[in-house]
Amino acid sequence: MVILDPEARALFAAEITDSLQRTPRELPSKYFYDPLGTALFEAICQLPWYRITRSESALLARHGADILSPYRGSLDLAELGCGGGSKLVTLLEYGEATVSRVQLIDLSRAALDMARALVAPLASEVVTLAGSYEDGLLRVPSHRDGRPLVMLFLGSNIGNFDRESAHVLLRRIRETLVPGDALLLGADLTKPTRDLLLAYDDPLQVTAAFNRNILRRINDELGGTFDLDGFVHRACWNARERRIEMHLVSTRRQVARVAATDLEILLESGESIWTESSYKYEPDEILAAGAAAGFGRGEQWIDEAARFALTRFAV
Ligand code: AVJ
Repeated sequence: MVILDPEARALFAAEITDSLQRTPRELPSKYFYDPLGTALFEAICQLPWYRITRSESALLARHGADILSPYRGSLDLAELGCGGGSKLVTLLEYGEATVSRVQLIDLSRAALDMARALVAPLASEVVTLAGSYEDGLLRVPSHRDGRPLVMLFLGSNIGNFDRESAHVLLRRIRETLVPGDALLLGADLTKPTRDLLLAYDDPLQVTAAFNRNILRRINDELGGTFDLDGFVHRACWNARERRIEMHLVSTRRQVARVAATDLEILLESGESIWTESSYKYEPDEILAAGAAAGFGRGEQWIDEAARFALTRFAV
């Protein structure tokens, strides 16, 4: 999203100003996805070393009918963070179900427009909600009329939440749903460290460009003075937390300013800005997280080669 809306721009400015002044310094990963960031993420999804998207799409194609089999009559679908909608289309194509209303939730209006166009031929009605997951969860119940709803939260987007926040979000999803509904959760699994490092620090440096683009975005939208050449991409595996971390490491002592909030920070040589965490899960841990959030039975479809899991939780 390019932030033109003054309110959203003020929130962007306030959030990055706050997070850049923490110790350690941080930037919120949700701000990666301006148009260039979205295009770079789509390129990441094509990299041989980043298997999440391909693995999940293959699971949806192979098991789509099975996944939607409890819904013989017509059902509704809602997707949190639908992006361009291609995974939803895969599920609609292979799901062998009659889908009435589809609710699409994403921060990016451009993504919603694209998703709407792809999904419209495959459902009776498409509703788009531009906003955060929380905005979407608040609004989903008002667009229902009696059919069961399957909520999709795919792509390992849950991985960006620390384990406690993930629990809170799963609870919020559970509270939004009613008996007879389901949650379909896509989560990346732990795997050998070298595979994880190649996925988040690829030899073509696409992920490095994706990471550094957040500084370019701050420069363009908020009057930042980050020198892109003064930062290098670093990905590391935090074994204790079981997460990949991405950082932007300052290669020298330097000052950066953000005009929108009069921010001025001094970065030491080697100091890093922590931009993203991607938590990895074990299959049983996903089942336990669903149960702890109040969901019923969980059924899993696992790609053992790529180490990725789809879990359908009953409500
Ligand atoms: C879209 C959040 C699932 O964490 O794997 C890809 C984003 N970051 N490469 C992930 C991402 C670096 C991705 N998610």
